[in-house]
Amino acid sequence: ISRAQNTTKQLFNETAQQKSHRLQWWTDARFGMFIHWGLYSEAARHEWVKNRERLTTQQYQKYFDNFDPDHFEPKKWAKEAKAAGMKYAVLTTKHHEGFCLFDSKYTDYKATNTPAHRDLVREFVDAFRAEGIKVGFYYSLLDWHYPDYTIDRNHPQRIDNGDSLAYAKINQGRDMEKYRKYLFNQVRELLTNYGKIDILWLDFSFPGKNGKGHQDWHSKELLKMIRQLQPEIIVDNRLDLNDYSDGYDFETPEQVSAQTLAKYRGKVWETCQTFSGSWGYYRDETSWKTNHQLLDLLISSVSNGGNLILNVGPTARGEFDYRAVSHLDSIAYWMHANNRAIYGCTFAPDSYQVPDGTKLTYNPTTKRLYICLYDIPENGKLKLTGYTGKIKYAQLLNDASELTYTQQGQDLILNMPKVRPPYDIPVVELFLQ
Ligand code: FHN
Repeated sequence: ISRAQNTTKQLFNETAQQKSHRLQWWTDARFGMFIHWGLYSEAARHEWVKNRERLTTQQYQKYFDNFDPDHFEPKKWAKEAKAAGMKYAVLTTKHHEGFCLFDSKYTDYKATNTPAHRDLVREFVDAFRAEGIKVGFYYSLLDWHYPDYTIDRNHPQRIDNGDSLAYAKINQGRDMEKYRKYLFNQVRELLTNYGKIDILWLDFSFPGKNGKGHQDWHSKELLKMIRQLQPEIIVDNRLDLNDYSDGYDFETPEQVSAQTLAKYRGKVWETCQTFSGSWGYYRDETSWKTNHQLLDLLISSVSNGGNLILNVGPTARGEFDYRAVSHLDSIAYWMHANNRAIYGCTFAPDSYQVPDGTKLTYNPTTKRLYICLYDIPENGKLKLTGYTGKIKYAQLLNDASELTYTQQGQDLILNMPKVRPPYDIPVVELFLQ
């Protein structure tokens, strides 16, 4: 990422070393929590419900009037994130619906004006910081409530046939300059009023896809303001800026399969994933990922040099859904015993052949290699081709029990435990020469 580092230096007077240092905690962390929470949680049928059902702002008002998260206990959220081994958490401060979870002085469409009467963002940052978890803000560039925001193909009031004259007509009087000023003012509030913010997750305007970066968001000016307000902040790539050279920090492959993550190796990236098919709470959603799929996403992210941010969609009463809690508990159980294979790790050097039925992670600081055992060979012997002379000790990570091995020429034969460790994917820790 030298090109990015160099150009960021030009834009923000940041050297490659400074950029690497700025991102170090984040790349070491590897695992975060995404939290999608808003009025859509009240509708409980996807965060795009206003769009999918083409609801007008008037039709959507009932969710504002009824939003009363009486069970909201951010300290409980933070403890659940910490137990699961999540080192950072990113909360939607405003999603596409335009509803602000923070006490913005630029709008009345905010949580403090609902029956909640609370600055939910303030409580989120306080609770998660108290648990030592870094805090991030998601902020939607799209806004389906703001009266000057342009009605486009992603808007609830979109025109199906794309009639440009009809669009011109319904957008008469809508002043995007007013919206841009609102956007800048709110981002400034978020980065000024809540202390040190570690991550800004802007959404959505993918690089070079919407063509909105230059017209609607004034992305480069926005990014400059962001970095002036919070010099250490880490920013995603969804400002429709086309390359690291524009000064964003990481790519955001979304809902991609674990198998496709190999193509991001060598880049700076975080895959964002849901438990189910929805980011916002969706009561009747039935397609949920399994615990194994979620664990595979975490291991596959790290074994390809990236991060995983895993989303929870709290209910309108402010609680994590029982299914999300079950998954978080399963991840917590595995992470308690095996998080050394995650934190500070990345992809293994090519010189380490990947044994069949395993995935590797590698900690370049401690010089330890982790073999994640998706399968344990039936003969109880794991062949490590070409590992002779490369390791000095081997153990099972969860209980630090020694694993003996024998040498066969250039290969090592690792003796597997006879009693299967009580983990979906047990891990071998190799101490390298
Ligand atoms: O439209 C949003 C979606 O609701 C969700 O917030 C995801 C999270 O990455 N981002 C957009 C879709 O790419």
